[in-house]
Amino acid sequence: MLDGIREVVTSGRIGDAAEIVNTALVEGLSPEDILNGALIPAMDIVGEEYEAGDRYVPEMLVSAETMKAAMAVLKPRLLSAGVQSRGRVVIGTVEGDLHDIGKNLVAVLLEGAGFEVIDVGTEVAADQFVQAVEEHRPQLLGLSALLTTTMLRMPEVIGALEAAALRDRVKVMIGGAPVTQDYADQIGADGYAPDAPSAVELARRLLGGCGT
Ligand code: B1M
Repeated sequence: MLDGIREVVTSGRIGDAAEIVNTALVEGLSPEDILNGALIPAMDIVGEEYEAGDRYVPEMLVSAETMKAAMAVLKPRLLSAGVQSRGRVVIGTVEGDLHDIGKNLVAVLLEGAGFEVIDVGTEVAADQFVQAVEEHRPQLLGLSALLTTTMLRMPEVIGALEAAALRDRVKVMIGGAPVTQDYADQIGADGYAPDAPSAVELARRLLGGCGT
C-alpha cells in the first residue's frame, strides 16, 4: 500500500491521491506511517530524479500538488481536537522561496500539538515577518527555506526583528533542507529542527510552559 501511495505521488496522479490515502487509512495504516513511509520518501525520489536530470520542474510541481491532495486527507487525522493552546506561532517561507510543503507540514503538526499557528505563506520578506510579529504577537517565529540561496534571507529577518526592537519578544526557529544547527547558531536563531516532529519538540522546549 505504501509503495502504491509513493507511486501515485512520484507519477503525479493527483486524481488518485485522496482515494488511495483514504483506503490506506481504512486498512489501518496510521497517518504517520503514510506520511513518513510514503509521502515524504516520494518527494525525496522526485528531488533526486530532478537533480539527476530525469525530471523537469513542471513534473516536480505536479508531484507537489499530488502530495498536497494527499495531505488534505491526512490533515484532519493529524490534528487532535480540543487541545489547550501552548502558545502562538507565526510561520512562513522566506523571500524568494515558494517551497511550502515542509512548512505546511510543520504548521499542521504544531497545530495538532496544540499551538495556535498563523501561516503567513511563502516568499515572505523580512519586513512582512516583522509586521506579522507586531500584529499577532507570537511567542515563536518559524522560518522555512528550501534553497541554498534563500536561506540567506533568514539572518535578514532576525536583523529586521532586532531593528524593530522585537527580537527579545519572540523566539526564532528555522528549518528546511539546506539549513543546519551550525547555521542556526551562526545567524543567532534560537533553534533548528530537521523535520516536522522535531519542530514540535523544539517549539515545546523553546516556549517552556508558555500558554499552558
Ligand atoms: Co524545488 N528544489 N525548486 N521545487 N524542490 C528542491 C528544494 C531541490 C533540493 C531539488 C534538487 O535539486 N534536488 C533544489 C534546491 C537546490 C538547492 O538550493 N540546494 C530545488 C530547486 C533548484 C528548485 C528551483 C530553483 C528549480 C527551478 O526553477 N530551476 C525552483 C525554485 C522556486 C523558488 O522557490 N523560487 C524550484 C521549484 C519547485 C516546485 C515549485 C516545482 C516544487 C515546490 C512546490 C511547493 O512547495 N509548493 C519543488 C519541489 C517539490 C522540490 C522538492 C522535490 C521537494 C520539496 C518538498 O516538498 N519536500 C525538493 C527536493 C527535496 O527536498 N527532496 C526541491 C518534502 C517536504 C516534506 O520536505 O520541504 O524538506 P521539506 O520539509 C521538511 C524539513 O526540511 C523540515 O520539516 C519538513 C517536514 O519534515 N522543515 C522545517 C521545513 N521547513 C521547516 C521549518 C521549521 C522546521 C523544520 O521551522 C520553522
